[in-house]
Amino acid sequence: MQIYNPFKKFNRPKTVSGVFNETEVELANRNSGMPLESLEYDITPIGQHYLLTHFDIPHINKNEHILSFSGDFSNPYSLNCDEIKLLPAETIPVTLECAGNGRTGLDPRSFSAPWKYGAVGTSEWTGTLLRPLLKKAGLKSDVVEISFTGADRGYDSGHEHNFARSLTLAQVEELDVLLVYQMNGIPLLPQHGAPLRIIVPGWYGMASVKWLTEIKALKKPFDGYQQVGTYRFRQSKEEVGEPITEMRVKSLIKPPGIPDWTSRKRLVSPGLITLTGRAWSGGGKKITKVEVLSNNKWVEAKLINQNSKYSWTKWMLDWSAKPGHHILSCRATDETGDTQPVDPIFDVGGFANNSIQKVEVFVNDY
Ligand SMILES: Nc1nc2c(c(=O)[nH]1)N[C@H]1C(S)=C(S)[C@@H](COP(=O)(O)O)O[C@H]1N2
Ligand SMILES: [Mo]
Repeated sequence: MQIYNPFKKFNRPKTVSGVFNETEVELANRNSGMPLESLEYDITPIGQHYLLTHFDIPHINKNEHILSFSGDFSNPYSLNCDEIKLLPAETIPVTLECAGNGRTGLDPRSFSAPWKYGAVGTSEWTGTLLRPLLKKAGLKSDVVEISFTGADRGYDSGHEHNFARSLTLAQVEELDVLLVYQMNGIPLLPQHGAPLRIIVPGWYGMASVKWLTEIKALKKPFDGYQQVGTYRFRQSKEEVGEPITEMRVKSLIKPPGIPDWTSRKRLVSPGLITLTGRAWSGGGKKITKVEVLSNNKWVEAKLINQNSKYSWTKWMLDWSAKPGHHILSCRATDETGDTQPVDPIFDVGGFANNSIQKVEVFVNDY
């Protein structure tokens, strides 16, 4: 029997430089970004954290929800939400960034959520560590990967699937993967994965599967669409590419002064003002330097204590605002010496653009 697939030939449309298609705008409405003024906060208020949901937000009854450990475990079992809450709890502040953040800075851009800068935020995630739960389930000796499946289902590029991702055994060992039920001290909101999700600290957001229903032990590498069909660095669509994992080093400026409603350009009064923003990197790597570009000169900013290994670092710099038109940028460097490029690094899917932000500022002369 032929399976009915109305979206078989639905490939993503070509984009036109600079011009946004109505469906891209609709994706932007569904997937809101963090307002840049929220860079003020160590912990992003929940309603100001960005959102990325590929399909529909599932409606799940928390009292009936079951998480199953299935596949090649020697002791498969399942847990309900109450049982998970009784396990040892950890709260970890984690900066999460969508791998597509910065996509609109690439040309041609891929047809997807048209992020500029806002697909980032930091939350205090509460849950229990995954490693002991896998140990309890007992991995059979030939297991190579663990997959994580969400309750949400839909199509992408003709493939019907539940949103699902995997990690290798080495990655599960190395990463502090948290099975999460609270965000900033309250139960997860539906749009952030209620009642259960994982958070993979230090990685781009796609790994942090929301609405988690199943954790499966696999003897073969996972071949789900979100693992092999996308989230790979590629220069052309034909390439297999390299999987996207840790976040690249990046920083943002909290736009100073007051904005123009539509252009978001800024007006600042002349004199000394304090510029501030946040910087982060992947894999728990520390930020060692942030520089601000003004009048063609990079000036080093002061770093304020990072509140935890996986969360962003605040920076500050006093800037003497002189009347005229300015473009402000900042550039972070992490402990491995990685720094941000001035120009974007091209990627067909528009992933991991960590090139420097540009904030246009007018300084008045009165
Ligand atoms: N089940 C499921 N999990 C998901 C997604 C999704 O669409 N479905 N989107 C992923 C992506 S691409 C990102 S960037 C993060 C966003 O998490 P947030 O919406 O809580 O900010 O969730 C990830 N987990
Ligand atoms: Mo994402």
